[in-house]
Amino acid sequence: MILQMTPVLLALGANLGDRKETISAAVADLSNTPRINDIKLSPLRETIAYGLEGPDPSAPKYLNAVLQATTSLGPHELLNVVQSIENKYGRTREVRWGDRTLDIDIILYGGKAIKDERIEVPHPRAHARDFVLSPWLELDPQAVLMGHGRVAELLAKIGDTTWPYNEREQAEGDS
Ligand code: A4P
Ligand code: MG
Repeated sequence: MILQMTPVLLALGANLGDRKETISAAVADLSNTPRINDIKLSPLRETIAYGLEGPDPSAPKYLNAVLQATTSLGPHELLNVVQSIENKYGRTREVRWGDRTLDIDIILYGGKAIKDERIEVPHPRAHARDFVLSPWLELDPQAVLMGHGRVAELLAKIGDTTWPYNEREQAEGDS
């Protein structure tokens, strides 16, 4: 039987713990997951935490990235996989949009629009978030967000407050 492979876009974010290490480990776990293939990770970007009251420069900064892949998992199966990876890296859920060791959102699941009690794709807030659009544009300058248009234009409209992750500066800052 030939399984249908669906292109998906995931967004990863971390603002607690060793953010880079957690994201790398999560990407390795995804690439070791059966029925998830062809993974392409964007560059990492540093981003200001977006909380319930808007951007919060006093909260720990996020590292964000997006990842393209193909999968024969259904959308709920994929959500189960990403949630078990979030849990593995110590994700707790006390506050909505609160600080976290790892968040993995499904931004797109093929060309499908799905909305039920567990999942909504396209992700309803992706079009308004530079921390999703900016790494995505770096990965794919031609990217289009279903229902919203070209990522380059969406990002130009909201403005990009993110900046590239610099491992060396990070190490100097920590010492
Ligand atoms: N859920 C519904 N649709 C999806 C989807 N497409 N992908 C449900 C993943 N999950 C989806 O998510 C809550 C519930 O959403 C899940 O149980 C799932 O069934 P969660 O990860 O437990 O909680 P959350 O992430 O706090 O909620 P939410 O509303 O998904 O938050 P967002 O919109 O993802 O925002 N600031 C910066 N700079 N960088 C970030 O990455 N992330 C957030 C989270 C806030 N601020 C941020 C960042
Ligand atoms: Mg989430």
